[in-house]
Amino acid sequence: MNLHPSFPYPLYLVISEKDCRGRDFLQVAEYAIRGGVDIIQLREKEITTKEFIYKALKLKEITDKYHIPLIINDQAEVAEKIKAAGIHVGNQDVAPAVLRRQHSFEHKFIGYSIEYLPQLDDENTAVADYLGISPIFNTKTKTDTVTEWGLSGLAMIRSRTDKPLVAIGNVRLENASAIVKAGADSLAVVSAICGADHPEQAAYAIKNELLK
Ligand code: TPS
Repeated sequence: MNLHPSFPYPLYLVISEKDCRGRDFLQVAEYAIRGGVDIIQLREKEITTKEFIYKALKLKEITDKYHIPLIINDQAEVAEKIKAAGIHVGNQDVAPAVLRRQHSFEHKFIGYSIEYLPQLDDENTAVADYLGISPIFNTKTKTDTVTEWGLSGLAMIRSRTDKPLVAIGNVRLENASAIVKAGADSLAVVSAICGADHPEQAAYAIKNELLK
């Protein structure tokens, strides 16, 4: 695959403690980085802001050690507090256009999930640094989804924008190369790495497939 010049992170790990099968999520993250993950997003839904900040700071010690960007899901306050590399938001969250106007997000990555086609023409897409194709395939990890884009939906979005496209949703070793061929610049994974028996090997195998 060719790296996108403004988002050269082909393997994107989205991690939550609950998706790590009872293992220490920090250890899973470190193994995944050793396996070849290029960027990590921390996504925690049912915890307080204080707990989220605590977890994010712990994870940031690891991502800093390996010089990997850390993205925070949804919570701008957490992203600001821990000096994250960026934030990822969905259609229901704080809007990228609002974030971009805040001084603290001027130079941070802002990722935006594309769940409906009309979003492609909105001001949030215009200011986002990358777009999440969400979901590329239906997944048990997130069930409140709208459009299953599939390879054809991804290819259609590819034909309409030069922004970096991050495909997410049931991405695994078996479908990785087809998703790249359809136009993704990056593949985001939860269960194929966090749920694997050996997260390091799982990340390595997917990364290897991407670099072919
Ligand atoms: C970059 N999202 C869509 S599907 C999914 C998530 C968390 C679950 C995938 O799990 N785009 C980005 N970050 C996000 N958090 C989302 C979209 C939302 P699995 O790999 O286990 O199928």
